[in-house]
Amino acid sequence: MQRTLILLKPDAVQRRLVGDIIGRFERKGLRLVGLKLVSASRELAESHYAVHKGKPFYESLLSFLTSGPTVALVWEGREAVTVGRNLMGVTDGAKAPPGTVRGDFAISVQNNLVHGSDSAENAALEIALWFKNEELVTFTATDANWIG
Ligand code: DAT
Ligand code: MG
Repeated sequence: MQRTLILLKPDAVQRRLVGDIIGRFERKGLRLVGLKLVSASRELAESHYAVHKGKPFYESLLSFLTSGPTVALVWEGREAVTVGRNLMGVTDGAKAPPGTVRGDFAISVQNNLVHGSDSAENAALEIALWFKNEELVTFTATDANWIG
């Protein structure tokens, strides 16, 4: 079963949108296998956004991600990466369609509330960055026959 890393970035926590956003992922049918509140260090932020190093927005992005608490989540389910990206909406909040997290709550490019892995390979790398193995809990969902 596929997994994805979803971050509720500091703007989501500061704007008290954590419950709403987690609820969307739950209701869609993904299973929660990891959850914690993290104050990301500069080092963690650099590793997480290594692919963007050198871009004009890189420093600002690091300041943003280290500016307050982030909720780190691991979700599991069929096509979890694609499902997560679809729930988030496109990067620019102004262009994300209504019904998505960014489309409903964001108008900025940088302050767009959520991060979601963009491939199964990157999900595995990102999950290892944010979670220790023993922090991930797998369980059999009792409603699996209805959801899957
Ligand atoms: P996404 O978060 O949709 O995967 P991304 O990986 O391209 O988007 O970029 C990571 C984050 O960097 C994104 O959530 C917001 C910020 N960002 C991307 N492009 C930007 C830009 N042109 N100006 C400012 N911030 C940007
Ligand atoms: Mg990305």
